[in-house]
Amino acid sequence: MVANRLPVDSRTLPDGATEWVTSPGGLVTAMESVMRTVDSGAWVGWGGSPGEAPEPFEADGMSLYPVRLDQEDVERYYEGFSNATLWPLYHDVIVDPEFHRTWWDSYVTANRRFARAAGAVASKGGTIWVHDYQLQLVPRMIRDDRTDVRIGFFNHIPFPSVELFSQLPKRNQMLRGLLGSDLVGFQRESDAQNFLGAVRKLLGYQVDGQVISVPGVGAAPVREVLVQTFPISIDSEAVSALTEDTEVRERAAQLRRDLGDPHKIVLGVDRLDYTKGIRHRLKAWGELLNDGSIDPHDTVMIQVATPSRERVEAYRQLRDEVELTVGRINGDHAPIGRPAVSYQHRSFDRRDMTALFMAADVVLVTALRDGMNLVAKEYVASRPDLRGVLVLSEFAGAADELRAAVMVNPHDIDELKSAILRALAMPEEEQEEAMRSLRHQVMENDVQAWAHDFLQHLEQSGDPAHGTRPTVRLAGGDSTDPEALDRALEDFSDVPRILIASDFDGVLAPIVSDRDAVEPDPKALSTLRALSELPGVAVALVSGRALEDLDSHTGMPSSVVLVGSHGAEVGALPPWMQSEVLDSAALSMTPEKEDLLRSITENLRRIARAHPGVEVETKPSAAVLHTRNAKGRGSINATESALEYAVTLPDVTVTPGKEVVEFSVVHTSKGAAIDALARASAADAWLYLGDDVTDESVFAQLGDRDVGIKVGDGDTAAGYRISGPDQVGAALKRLNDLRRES
Ligand code: ADQ
Repeated sequence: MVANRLPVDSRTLPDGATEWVTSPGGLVTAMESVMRTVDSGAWVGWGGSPGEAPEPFEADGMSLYPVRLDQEDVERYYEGFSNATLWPLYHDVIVDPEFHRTWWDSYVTANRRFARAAGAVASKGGTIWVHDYQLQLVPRMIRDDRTDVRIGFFNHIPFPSVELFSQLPKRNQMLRGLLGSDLVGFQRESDAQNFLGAVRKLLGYQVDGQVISVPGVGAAPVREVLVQTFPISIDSEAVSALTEDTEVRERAAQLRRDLGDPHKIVLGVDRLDYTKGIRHRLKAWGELLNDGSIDPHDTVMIQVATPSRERVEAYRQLRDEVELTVGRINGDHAPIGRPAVSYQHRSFDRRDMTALFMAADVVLVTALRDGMNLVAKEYVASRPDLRGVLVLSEFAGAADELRAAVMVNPHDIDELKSAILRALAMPEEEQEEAMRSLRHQVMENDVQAWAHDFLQHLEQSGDPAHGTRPTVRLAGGDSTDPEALDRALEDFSDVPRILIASDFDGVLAPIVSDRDAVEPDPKALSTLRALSELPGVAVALVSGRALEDLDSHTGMPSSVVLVGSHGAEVGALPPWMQSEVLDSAALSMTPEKEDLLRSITENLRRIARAHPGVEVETKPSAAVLHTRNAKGRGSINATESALEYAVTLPDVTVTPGKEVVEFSVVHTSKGAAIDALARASAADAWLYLGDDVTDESVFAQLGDRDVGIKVGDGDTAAGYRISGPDQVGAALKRLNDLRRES
């Protein structure tokens, strides 16, 4: 589990020792009970105090891994970007979101810290569940390092409409961050639809129902991300059971006595947040008292407002306003010795909370926008006696399920006032009928069922055994014993007919920033040339570069086959190869594809003209937008225009990379090309050298006698690794010597 907060808060005792206490909040309430039911669960999160993170520790049967956040991180990542940018933006801009670039930088750094901690803790093939808007970049950050884990993300708050979401600077990074997941979960259908819409519109990825096809970098396989709703719930049984506790019952009765035995108690329980509609509620309440519809001698309102985000300006203002309003209402209406509104600005424990719910005749949930709202469900679970009325905002996620509540639009103060009066006057039989239906919903769908459902979908969506992801044979920096590689080369050189193929950039030549200035290793190239002249040996170079480009940089003889554009272009074949194998492959262009490519090229050129420095490269089966040399925001704007255009092209493989977007009309990969070449050359086994993710499509199909060599670091499906391009020449020379001996 990865969440901004650990389920406990650290507190320093007078003697300097640290004490851990359960921290409040919707997510913690929901997850605590779930974590206790798994065998070896770990929770990665912040302990709640800035500064050095304590060592990992056990609490309540969970392993907790604290993440460090410094004071500046707290101010920029947490209070800033999370709570003053994302929170208001995702809640329909009830207050204006603030954007600051330093906040974003800190958001990235903090997300990376959570991602690293999670990656270090998760076991091989494990499951990582990332929670909420503070950590939207974490799924992709984990995915970049760990291809073996399943990653799920659940957004506890709403996801805004694409029009609002588009305001977010770095919006596409945010979407890509989320799409590192196998499963993205939301509270309501509208949230899921908004997210799918944003992905379609802003990234141009193909969306089929609830499944997003995320193009791999280069020709890496497409990953599928499932988007689904999982309305969160509470530990219903535990809450309901508390109502049987004699002490809790006594507290509820005492509470009523303390308030002077009013006829009716109306309750609001919220974090003191502007999304919860507390001002609207108080306004309605004040007006009901003013116009005499409510008599403060027999009806009392309790407003519990948990302190929240008090260092964020909008929250300070809200607190002032709420307290001023409560003061006014009490000044105007409270009888001596008892409040008209009893205002509680502090936390209560579960038992007190349940006692409050048991005492309340009406609970007001008037959120202007809320992911779910657990208070609504807690109230229902606290009423096995089937008494009480829930007034519920249609803007809370809970409104989708709790249909039997008294629904309101909290923006309409008149409507809110009549809903309150209706709730206060509701006959017992009607209360029972509504509460029975609400309880059925809440008791049947508890938080355990929610978590189970999410994890089950996650298991199915990201199963590495069945998915598109190849197996990882060598992780990250695992190195290969040179003797093992030598033995593999010996065995391979004994195979009668072999294909030797290699990627170009990063393998035969070090990577350079100016693509045209690439300098291949002359020894490696001459060894490949020599190998291609031996009987029973086919040699090929396979690259993402266009064929012509590859040709001009390698100057290979006709005995070496050149394959460009990630497999989409194949050069002339030596006479002994069976060319029909390649012709029949899906690699070839058709007149329709030629037309499509022409129109794509024209459109990309139009985009390039509008953004100085942006260039369009044409390949025989693809057009590529290069934005590296664009001025100012040109790179971002051109990329976005291109991706928006991509939405209109369902049959084109669109691959965004680092400051490039490639539009390919031919669906192929290096893996498909090697497969075809091996058949065309009737090879009994092949050897392939590659360094980047596009080469993984080759390694993914290694047979028993084939040899895959990964050049450089990174998880790979290859069986062997050499450290860099400077080692390639020696390996090829060894192979040449062995083959000549055999
Ligand atoms: P929150 O915005 O925190 O959660 P909510 O769902 O209402 O909102 O959960 C609040 C929790 O805090 C409830 O369990 C409530 O009982 C508890 N609480 C409130 N005041 C308290 C007090 N004074 N003392 C002790 N406990 C108190 C976010 C989203 C929600 C979503 C949840 C879960 O904003 O929409 O429902 O996550 O996904």
